[in-house]
Amino acid sequence: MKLIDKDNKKPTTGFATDAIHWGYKPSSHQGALNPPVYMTSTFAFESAEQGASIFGGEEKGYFYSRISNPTVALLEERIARLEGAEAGLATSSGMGAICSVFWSLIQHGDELVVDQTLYGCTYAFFRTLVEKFGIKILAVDMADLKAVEEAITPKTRLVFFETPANPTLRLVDIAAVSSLAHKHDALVIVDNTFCTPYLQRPLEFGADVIVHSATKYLGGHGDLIAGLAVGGAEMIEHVRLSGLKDLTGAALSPFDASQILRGIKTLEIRMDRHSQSAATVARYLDSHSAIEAVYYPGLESFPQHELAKRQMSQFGGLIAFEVKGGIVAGRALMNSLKLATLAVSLGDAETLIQHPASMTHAPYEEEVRQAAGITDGLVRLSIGLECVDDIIADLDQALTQEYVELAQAG
Ligand code: 7XF
Repeated sequence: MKLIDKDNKKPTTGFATDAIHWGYKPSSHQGALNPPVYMTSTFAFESAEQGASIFGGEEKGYFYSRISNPTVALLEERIARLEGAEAGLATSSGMGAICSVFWSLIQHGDELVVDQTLYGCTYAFFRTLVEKFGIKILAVDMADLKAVEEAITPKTRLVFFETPANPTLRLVDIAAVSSLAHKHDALVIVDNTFCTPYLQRPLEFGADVIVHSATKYLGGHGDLIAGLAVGGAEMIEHVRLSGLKDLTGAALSPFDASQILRGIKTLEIRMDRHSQSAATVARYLDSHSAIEAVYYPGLESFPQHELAKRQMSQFGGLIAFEVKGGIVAGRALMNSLKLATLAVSLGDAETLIQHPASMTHAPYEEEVRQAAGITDGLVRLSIGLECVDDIIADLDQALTQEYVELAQAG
């Protein structure tokens, strides 16, 4: 995949090259190959006058690591490059990124249109906006463009969705929804956690802001919690100086920024492997008699497979599926796996399995959850980097003949 400079002035370099080098020159850092970690909370001023002018915004410079820090800034520059954005912002969690963006952009009296299928705590955030602050929010099935068109009005200020959606993997057509939103000057915010910019670049389809849980594939090793946001330089500066500085305070540690920079260096090869293995496991599950349905955008039977091919370069490492026999059979399966770890989160080297209805999506009210397609029997699998034959062998030892008969009996 080639990245193209918006102004076409600089030579273009490939994704993996930018993921490893962009924004950093060893010669500016005593030759250090790996970017140094600026473990500091504050920065010394040369004079009282300089301190005042940095605080006043007349002079550029670091002054306090809640607002900016050189190690964190490198990560911000790199993710902006990879997403094709003007600027980036790092936060201490994915929820920190979502809250910093929304608290910065919403105004009293605004209306929001959001997808009905979202990560559980994102759903809970929007519900809190409605219940405590009287923000009007319409939640619609964003796979239904007619519903989106009806929901977006001149009063709509922000439109938000995940694609693929957590946990059902249902897709949203980024270009189509962005054009409907822009007719009414609404901003489109996309959660790109499941894809990362290596598989999908929402700004190229018309989105305005992207948020990430960097806890997942970007960090990639299950050892940190972090978030990122990218978009136009002016907007990101506003999110930094309002949302991050004053409203959430969700600043990322320089050490964790360094770990994410390390993770991003191998993003391309990891996402290739996650995608290849997930496609193999999805086909295995799809052909198994104990499995009722498999949701994976790369399967030809996936209802939005054509859309998946248009906006994703590969189909990612997540699979959702329903076992015959509902949640009882699903729990039996999860409890009998030996290699896959029963845990929430995703995008790690380890294969993880979890039950959305009782775990990641527990904040949903039951009827709302069912309407969003998050059934009691849905299981989510995050395919790791182990040998795919071992992942399949693990599923196979759990889905025994005995299990199949039990599942079929209900
Ligand atoms: O604050 P976090 O770094 O955990 O990120 C929140 C978040 C934001 N967007 C999406 C699409 C997410 O999936 C998440 C976190 N999801 C984890 C999961 O679904 O397993 C959280 C475990 S409870």
